[in-house]
Amino acid sequence: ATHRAKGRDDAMAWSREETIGREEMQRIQLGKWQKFVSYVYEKNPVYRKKMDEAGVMPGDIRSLGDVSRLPFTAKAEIRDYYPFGLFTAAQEDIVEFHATSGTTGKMVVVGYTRNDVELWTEVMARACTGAGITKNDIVQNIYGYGLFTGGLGTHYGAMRVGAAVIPISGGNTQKQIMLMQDFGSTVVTSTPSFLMRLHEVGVEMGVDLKKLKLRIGLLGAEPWSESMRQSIDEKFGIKACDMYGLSEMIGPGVSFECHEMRNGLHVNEDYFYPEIIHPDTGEVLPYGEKGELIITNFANEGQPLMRYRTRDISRLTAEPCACGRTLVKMERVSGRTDDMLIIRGVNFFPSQIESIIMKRWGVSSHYMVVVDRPGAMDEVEVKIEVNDEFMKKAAADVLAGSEQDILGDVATARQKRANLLRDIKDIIGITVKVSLVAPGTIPRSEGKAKRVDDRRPKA
Ligand code: DLL
Repeated sequence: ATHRAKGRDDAMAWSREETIGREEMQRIQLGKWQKFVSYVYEKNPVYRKKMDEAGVMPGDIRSLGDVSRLPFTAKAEIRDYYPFGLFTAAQEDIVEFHATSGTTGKMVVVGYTRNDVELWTEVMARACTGAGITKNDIVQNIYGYGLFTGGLGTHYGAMRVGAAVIPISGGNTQKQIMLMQDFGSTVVTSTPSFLMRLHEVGVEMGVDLKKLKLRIGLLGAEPWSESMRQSIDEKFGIKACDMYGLSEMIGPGVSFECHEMRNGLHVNEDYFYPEIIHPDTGEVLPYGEKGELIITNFANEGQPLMRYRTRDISRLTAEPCACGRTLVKMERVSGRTDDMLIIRGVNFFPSQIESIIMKRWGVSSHYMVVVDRPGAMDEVEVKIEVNDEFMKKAAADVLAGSEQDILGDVATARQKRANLLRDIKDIIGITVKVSLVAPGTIPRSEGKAKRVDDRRPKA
């Protein structure tokens, strides 16, 4: 194990940069900004064009104040240049790919160089240390391995701090409980909602999770509330810390909570430069104000993104933290500026469901995605109105006394519903309930159509 020997000053943190003064941090950031703008301007025609249009040359960034002159990058642009159009490193230097589903079913792809993987490992080692994980821990890594960044990112960081990682990945509910018992896992890394589900399974199996060796949770990938934290702490007998990140920036590890305070997430701002803007005007807002989080991963080589619009809502504070870290903190993400949904850790847009309905059902006008949390887990019901024609035909069948025809119509509709369900599972990756409802029963809205009815308790 390579767990670092710690000096007195930064005994609680993994790296020196986590506890340096503001001036030194800003010097590091300015240096990285300058290197970054020259790098992307030189390496990628898309950025050259964007900067030329904004009238900013690489040499124009002389202070951190100049950063606001640079153009934003949106998720749609990554999609437009799918798959590798925004890469700045040569293909031969890419050593790993990850991806997340995008607005139209096209994925948002990320490519990592060896240095990017090292950077990722470093920030994840900080997050693990922040949560209190050490080389003595056994980490049950429940985040999905695969294209999703949660599994491997957490794996790299936990290994770096010297912990022993169990790469169990998601699912496998009974086996998860068995491993907790038999291997004596001390840490769980998971989406909070899946942990709640595991608790139910534990109860069914008659296992008191509080009595196991678990002591830490490193949870994230979806919004969760303070009350959910309390509940998880209590149910598992652990201290659960929040961790934030997104594939476009690196994956998990953009920011993390310290176990000492657990009141906001320290941003690894020497790798991920945070800003808060007004989502409509793009104006940069001062610390303390709530708005859309913008991040620039200015040290990445594979696909650094300039002033990336995360669509996540948060606020920043530079107030000193009792843990000793000087990294600015972001408030837990309270929502999004777009309609992206996160269900059991899977991200998707209602428009993706719409295009599947369109393809499988023929119409897409009247549907509603109902999201609820009746128990521990989020559940999704897609309600679709059958059209008038269907009803008229059924009524005609009834009047004509031709029951066989009605049953035929119903069977066809059921088959279509089954196809729809399977496509949603295949394309988006979640199991939903599909209900057919009578024409006119889904509420019509005046202005913008309301496609999502999110009934989950607010974070
Ligand atoms: O969810 C990376 C990750 C993995 C983070 C494991 C933490 C733990 P994506 O799949 O690209 O990446 O989803 C990113 O998920 O823009 C937020 O909307 C949301 N999100 C991630 N972490 C949190 C969190 C990973 N702690 C999107 N709280 C982001 C609230 C979160 N929302």
